[in-house]
Amino acid sequence: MRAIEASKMKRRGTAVLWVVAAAVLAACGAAPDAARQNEDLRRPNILLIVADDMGFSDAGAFGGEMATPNINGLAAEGVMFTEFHVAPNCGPTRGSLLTGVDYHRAGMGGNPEVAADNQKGVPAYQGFLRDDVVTLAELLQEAGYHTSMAGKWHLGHDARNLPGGRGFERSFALLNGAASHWADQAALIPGSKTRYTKDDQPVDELPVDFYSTTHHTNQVIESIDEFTADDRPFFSYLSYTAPHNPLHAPDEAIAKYRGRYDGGWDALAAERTARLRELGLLGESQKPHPRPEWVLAWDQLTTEQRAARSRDMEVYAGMIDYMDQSIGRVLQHLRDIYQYDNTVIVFMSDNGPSKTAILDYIALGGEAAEFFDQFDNSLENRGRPGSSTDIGPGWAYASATPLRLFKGYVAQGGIRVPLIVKPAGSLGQAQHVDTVVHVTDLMPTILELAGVQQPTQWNGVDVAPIQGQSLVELLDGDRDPEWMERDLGWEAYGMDAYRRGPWKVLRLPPPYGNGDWQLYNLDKDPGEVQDVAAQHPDLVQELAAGWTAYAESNEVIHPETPVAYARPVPKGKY
Ligand SMILES: [Ca+2]
Repeated sequence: MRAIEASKMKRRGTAVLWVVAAAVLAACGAAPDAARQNEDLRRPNILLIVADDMGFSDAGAFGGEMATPNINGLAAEGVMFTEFHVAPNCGPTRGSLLTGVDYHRAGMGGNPEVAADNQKGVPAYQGFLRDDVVTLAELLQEAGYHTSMAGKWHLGHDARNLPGGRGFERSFALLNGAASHWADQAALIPGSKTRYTKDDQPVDELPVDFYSTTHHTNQVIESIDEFTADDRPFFSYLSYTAPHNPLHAPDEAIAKYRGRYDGGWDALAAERTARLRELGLLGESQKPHPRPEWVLAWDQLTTEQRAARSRDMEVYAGMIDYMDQSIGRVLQHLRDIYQYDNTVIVFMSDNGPSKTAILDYIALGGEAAEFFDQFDNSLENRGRPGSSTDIGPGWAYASATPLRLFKGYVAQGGIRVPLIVKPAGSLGQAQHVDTVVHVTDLMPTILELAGVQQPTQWNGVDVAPIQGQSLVELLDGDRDPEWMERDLGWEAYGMDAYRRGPWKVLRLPPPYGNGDWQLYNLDKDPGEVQDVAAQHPDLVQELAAGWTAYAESNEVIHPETPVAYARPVPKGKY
């Protein structure tokens, strides 16, 4: 506790200094360079690392079997948030992450590619950031930070909504939701074109030895080196595209896991459940969510199917392992240039693991059969250039253990993911925080650590005030902030959820739910196994009313026809 108290006092003291400095600067009318330089010596750098579609229990610190020593190391030096919540999809989570507001309010309520007719043209579902939000990068840049990003963007394609238009001084961005991780730029979705930009200019060709994770890591390291030419702090957003499908990884990374998953997804889920209990992340009386009945049991697969599926999980593990090694490369670089201790490092996943099979992308575009003919998905080639594979719902079930369902769903498996925050300096010992926190909390946290306030206007437009809460009190060791009493709401593809304290209602169509509100006490039942709606009809009504208010204030509109993840799956397919 002494270490926490000391760091708390240090940070609080520093925060006071910033406020005084800001007041002095405001009184002078302009920021004198000398004053800003003095301030910059104290302001922390920010490194925000986001994994794409990584499940709750994939990382070692969260119960996984994959080698993630660097992610585990951050958890050992910082705060591991075990009840972190996001939107169930990539773009929506990124919208909230960079604006501090609900994803509908940010314009990122869903993918425009799959919007229903009645959602088209509606600001909440436009699929790019609205004009009346301001990003974390814009505010930090305005406050004198250097800013860079590399990796997945997914927040718009027009000049205003490319990284440079949204506050990033340096960027290398994949504008799409996903694409091949290799130089070939093969599309994931039939009919879509892969688009990369560097500093907002189109990149037509990638280096022949391009691999996404390596390249994005290099880009961020280069930008940090460029920024150290002066004393200004930096904000770097390392937005990995791993382990999103198509599954691609370097051969050596895949080889480390050869044979590791031959026991299948049911065995893996059981193994992870046991480790989660050992780590204290799942109580003895808490049950993991069982494999959905529409997902095949491992022993129902043919020998050939098992061989292929084992390889897919080896590639997925290789992607995460290699991403962790790459994170290690950035951390070592920060140590080498004496910036590690003065850098706040955030690691998170943007949503739960993906159940989506490559063939399911047929529903999203073009001539599927011809499109898939271009890939070589032989056992030898899976994970290499020219292949296009996925983990499917079986492995996604194991990856989300002990939670229910996956990416795309407002069940806990879609919206509860890992978050680690290593403050500047070190807490000296690992801290687990089980306070329910939300992706909108990260922007106010980072702004507070940087001594920056959100203005009421940006570019002459009134901006949506941040809805999240700063987590600085929690980082400082306070476990009972007043705002803990708040409610949280979700909507995705017409599927809804609302949470108050331990109670959560959610409404999913069959076979994912029962089409009506289901109620769970997540303190007792984090896996959403026991629906207690029938025992508490009044509570269901109260929470449903809470959801309606959430939906109205965030401009939620349900699709008039089932879209994307809300569509039923044919039984026996998986
Ligand atoms: Ca994602």
